[in-house]
Amino acid sequence: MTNHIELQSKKFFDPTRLGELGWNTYFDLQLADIDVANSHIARIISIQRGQFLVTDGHNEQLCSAAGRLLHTKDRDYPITGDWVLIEGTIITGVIPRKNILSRGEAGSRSNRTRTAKREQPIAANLDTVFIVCGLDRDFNIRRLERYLTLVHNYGLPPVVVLTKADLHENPESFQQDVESIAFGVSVVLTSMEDGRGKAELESYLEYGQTVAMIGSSGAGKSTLANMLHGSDIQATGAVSDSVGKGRHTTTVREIIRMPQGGLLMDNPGIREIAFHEEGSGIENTFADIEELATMCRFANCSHQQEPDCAVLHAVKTSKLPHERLASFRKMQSEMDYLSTRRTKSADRVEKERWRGVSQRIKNMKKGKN
Ligand SMILES: Nc1nc2c(ncn2[C@@H]2O[C@H](COP(=O)(O)OP(=O)(O)OP(=O)(O)O)[C@@H](O)[C@H]2O)c(=O)[nH]1
Ligand SMILES: [Mg+2]
Ligand SMILES: [Zn+2]
Repeated sequence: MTNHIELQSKKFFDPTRLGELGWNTYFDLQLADIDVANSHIARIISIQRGQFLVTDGHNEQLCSAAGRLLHTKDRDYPITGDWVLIEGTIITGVIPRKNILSRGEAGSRSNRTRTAKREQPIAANLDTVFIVCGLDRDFNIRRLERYLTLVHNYGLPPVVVLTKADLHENPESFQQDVESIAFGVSVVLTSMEDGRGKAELESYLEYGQTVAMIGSSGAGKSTLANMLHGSDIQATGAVSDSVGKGRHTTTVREIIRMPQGGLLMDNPGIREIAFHEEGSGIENTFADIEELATMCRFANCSHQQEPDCAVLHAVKTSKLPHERLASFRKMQSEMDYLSTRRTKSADRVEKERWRGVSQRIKNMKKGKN
């Protein structure tokens, strides 16, 4: 049986070509439970107006998704970076993802809780996420904390890329500021003027690696893609108005094959980072506060007014910036809300299940079926 599958799948995909697109043994294992006969394996490299651009390493083609996939409420809808099964020009299935990066949909955020009601997937099957931030008015430590939490929530490894280093005499001071809040995360300075940072970032773009870039509009993501690629493959643009809410130059998520052997995904700028899911983001992003908290008198200390609170003590003695604690608290309350919402909806499902069961029991007692 295994042989049969192997023979069949060999016919339908060329492992060397797919390897160049990021295919690896993880995905091989996912195929074990899937009927791949008659289908072809490809990766989604961009989505435009409901059409999916896929490639198998030989050919690119536009596909549409089978109705079944569009109707599944949650996670089966194909997104950029997905490995999919195609028959003709129809996507018939999504191969189980290794991971996903997603955020709360802009505009679906509740004013009260700041958390988003709907999810906006960014990409699937990533190895690294570049959090791109310009060393101009884009630079904002508190926003970087939000990006780090978002990426850590999905268990993905972030790298902070500080672009436009040429605008400063001493950009290293910004790098140090970020390093002091991003524990164990590499912080790389880049500039389109002199190409600095290129070699370091190239190490994330080796054969089969997929990197996604996220950041505000005008942060310099597409400029960075061009610098790393060594040619102008992506359009770039000046920030168009003074409030920074100008047009996005990049409008679609798009995966670019890089000369280094990996894949780089350019994304339209993000205006606001809303969370949709909780994870281990807070622990990772605020490792310093988590560590201090172990020394608070109370294990469940909220670091608001409790006696012998090590976190408040660190703020008082200027070891921990007050703004960082405020940022931590705000995100913590957003995560708490998300986790309550999840528990509540799980409870609701459970209640409905029991309602069904008790109805069936009543019916049985009445002699119905
Ligand atoms: N001085 C300087 N300017 C830069 C650098 N990188 C990008 N820029 C400028 O910043 C502006 C925005 O760059 P883009 O690369 O288009 O930004 P983006 O992040 O792709 O923006 P969206 O596609 O809208 O999300 C352009 O005017 C670039 O020329 C840099 O290293 N130094
Ligand atoms: Mg762009
Ligand atoms: Zn405390």
